[in-house]
Amino acid sequence: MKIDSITVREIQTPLVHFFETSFGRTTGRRIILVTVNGQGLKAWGECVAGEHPHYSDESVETAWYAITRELAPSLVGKQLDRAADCVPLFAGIRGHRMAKASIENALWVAEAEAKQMPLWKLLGGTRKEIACGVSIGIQNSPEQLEEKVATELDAGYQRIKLKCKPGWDLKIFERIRKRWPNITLSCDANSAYTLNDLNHLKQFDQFKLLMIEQPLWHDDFYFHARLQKQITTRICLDEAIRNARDAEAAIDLGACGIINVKVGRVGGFSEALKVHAICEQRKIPVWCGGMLESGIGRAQNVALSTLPNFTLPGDVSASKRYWKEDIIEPEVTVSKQGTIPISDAVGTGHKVREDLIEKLTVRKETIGAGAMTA
Ligand code: OSB
Ligand code: MG
Repeated sequence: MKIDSITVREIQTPLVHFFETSFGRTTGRRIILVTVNGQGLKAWGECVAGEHPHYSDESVETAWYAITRELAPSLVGKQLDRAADCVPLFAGIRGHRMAKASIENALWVAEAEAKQMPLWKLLGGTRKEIACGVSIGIQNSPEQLEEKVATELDAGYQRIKLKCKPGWDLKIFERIRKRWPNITLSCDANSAYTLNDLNHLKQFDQFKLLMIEQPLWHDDFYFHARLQKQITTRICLDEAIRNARDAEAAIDLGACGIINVKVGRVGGFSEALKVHAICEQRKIPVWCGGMLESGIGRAQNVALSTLPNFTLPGDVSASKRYWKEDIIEPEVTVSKQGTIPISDAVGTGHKVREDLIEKLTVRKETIGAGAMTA
């Protein structure tokens, strides 16, 4: 496929309900979307970078820079046989993995469409349905949290993940476990603790959590290994796993028993497939994480979740938990059993609502043939 141009845009849209983690509260999203255009094809990708560099060192502004100044110019005019062929072209650019993923993933959609096959099959997926969990943010009160958990269990979700931090952890787990002793429950600290909290973290074990996600520093797996030796709950690494080498090193060290795969965090589908493969080889289960994506990224997460080692429910939940109106059609919906059925439609199986995207767009730039900045 010959790439004629790449259009980058930023949309802004409010969340249905605020989302709070140990690093702060979000009430709306600024999302960069890209389209890769060439030979009559137009494929969409989403950049998962947040407004601020709180989750990782990327942000909307750094991604905008990386895509418009470095990544898109290196691709425009090139002929690629496969989506993965962009990886060596991006290799000279350090970091900026979320920015890279937005383009690479759009190319995978383009490849699937060119080959008239579903994206999930192109990725090597095997599942005909995927299991869904939810990530529930820190709320204004424990009562409000309890209400949210009840709503999501009622909706059918198979696993509840609670965001936690010092002051919003043991008492919260106790309350939720008291009302629901047998649900699959996990927590995500987004790096809110240090090894000084060892005795505190040991107390998490009594709540029989499926896992504790990224309790320590965002860039660490060495000290997570020390922690894992002292607690029985499996550690799941999220932030710290930037690529397949990290996954292998973390597993070798005994830093985790589970890995969260986020395709943006590792730089695109090619690397996500490698992380999946090494984890499968080492018998470390994985699940697909979320970054409050719009439908474009969400549908791609659904496709990735069909790979065989995605054996735990992912943070792949319904559009309506996040958006009043999603930018894809049909929206992502979850069954009463907490699953998403996988269709055999070409590409992601969802249509992009360009009219709605146009209304939400606050800036737009095209790199390449006939480029115009609107
Ligand atoms: O750590 O998994 C995380 C959202 C933004 C940044 C980091 C994380 C999250 C989530 C939300 O947990 C998952 C979702 O999209 O539902
Ligand atoms: Mg996480």
